[in-house]
Amino acid sequence: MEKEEEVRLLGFWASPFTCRVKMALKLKGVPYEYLEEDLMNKSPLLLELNPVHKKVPVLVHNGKPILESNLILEYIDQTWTNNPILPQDPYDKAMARLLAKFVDEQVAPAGFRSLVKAEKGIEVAIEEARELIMFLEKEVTGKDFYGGKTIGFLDMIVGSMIPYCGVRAWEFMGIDMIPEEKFPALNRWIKKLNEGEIVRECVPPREEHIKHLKRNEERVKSAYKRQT
Ligand SMILES: N[C@@H](CCC(=O)N[C@@H](CS)C(=O)NCC(=O)O)C(=O)O
Repeated sequence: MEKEEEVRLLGFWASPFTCRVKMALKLKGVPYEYLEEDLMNKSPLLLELNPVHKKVPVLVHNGKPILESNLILEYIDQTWTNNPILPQDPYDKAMARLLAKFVDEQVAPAGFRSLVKAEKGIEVAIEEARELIMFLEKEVTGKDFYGGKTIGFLDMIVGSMIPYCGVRAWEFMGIDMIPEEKFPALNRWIKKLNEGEIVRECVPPREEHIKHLKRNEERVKSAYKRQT
């Protein structure tokens, strides 16, 4: 990286989307300035850089804002080419992108529905979420990581969303969403993730995170009801 390069990340500590970008920057060894956002009182800088969605994360590279966590991961991978994040093979790359979309657009909302006690009842919501999570179980079966031998794109995406966000939220609701006997590969993968420095340093600290999720439970439920 050239000396004059400037890298800044606007994020929120408990955001899974911010967490995956931190993991990518850490894996690449990119130094950056981290700017924590108060999402209840967003900074003028965030509103200027992301005027449409007003969301974090935003990566700012030499003054240019890059939005959307998964696009940020791709940008990081193409800009700093050491320690590749995405698979090199075109088919594997397409599959990784497809699964990333699946995690954010299907698995995360299904997990969310199970937390807010969906209309059909909690048991149905849990089973629906598990059916989707089963695709992630199959994908990591027989592998160390989704990316193969080392942490890559999908490890960051599934990792930020499931073990370091969903599982913590399900836990305090008393839901064992991914029991070991039903999801052995996912549980083994989570143990491996926990051993990695990249992940450990970038995920929200567990106790504070659980307190934050609890505090936000009611607010999240009413926001969900307004959307449906
Ligand atoms: N699709 C976006 C989602 C980002 C997102 O939802 N960020 C949340 C924090 S976890 C946010 O900034 N929320 C503020 C708001 O909705 O006002 C991405 O992948 O970056």
